[in-house]
Amino acid sequence: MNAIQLPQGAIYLPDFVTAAEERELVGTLDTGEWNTEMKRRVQHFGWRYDYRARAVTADAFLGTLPDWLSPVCARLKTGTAFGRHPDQMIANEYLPGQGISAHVDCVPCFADRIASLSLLSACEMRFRHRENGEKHALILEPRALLILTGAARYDWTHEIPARATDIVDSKRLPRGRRVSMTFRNVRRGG
Ligand SMILES: O=C(O)CCC(=O)C(=O)O
Repeated sequence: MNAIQLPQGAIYLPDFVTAAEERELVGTLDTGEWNTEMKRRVQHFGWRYDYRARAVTADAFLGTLPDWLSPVCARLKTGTAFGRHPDQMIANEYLPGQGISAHVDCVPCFADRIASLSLLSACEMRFRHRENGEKHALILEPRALLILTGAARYDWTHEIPARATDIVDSKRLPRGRRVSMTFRNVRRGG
C-alpha cells in the first residue's frame, strides 16, 4: 500500500481514544441538546461560532469546556502537537449522505491549531491546495485524531463529501452515523 500523503502540517493519530471512551463521549453528547438549524446536527461548547457571520463575537461565550472533556483536553495538551488546552469545541453529527463543504476554519476566529476527533464511523476527508489545486484524501477512522497546523490549517481546504459510502482499499465502505469533535482556541479580540 502507498504511504498516505497528507498536506504539510497535517498530523493523523489513529486510536487517540479507546472504544470505551468513544462510547462515553458520544453517550454524553447524546444527553445534550443537538442543534438542528443546519443540515447536520451540531453542539457548540466554550464559544458559539456564528456560521453565517463567520465570527465568534464577544457575547458568544458559553462557559469553560465541561469537565467530561478534561481527559481528552489534557491528552491534546501534553500528548500531541496541539500542545495546549482548547477553549472551544464543536461536535458535528453526520448521518450517511451528510458531509461538510470545503473550507478553511475561520482564520480571525480560531488560533493556528485545529484538532478533530472522529467517532463511530469512518469517512473520507479531502484536501485541496487553495493556490495550485493539488489534492489529497484521507480516510478518517473512528477514534483517530487529525491535527491541522501550518500549511494544512491555512493553505488547504478540507471537506467531507456528502455521500453514503466511501471507497477504502478498492472496496465500498458504507458510512454509519459519525460524530466528530473539533477542538480549537478562540483568538481573543479576533
Ligand atoms: O468532522 C470533521 O472531522 C471535520 C469538521 C470540520 O471541518 C469543522 O467543524 O470545521
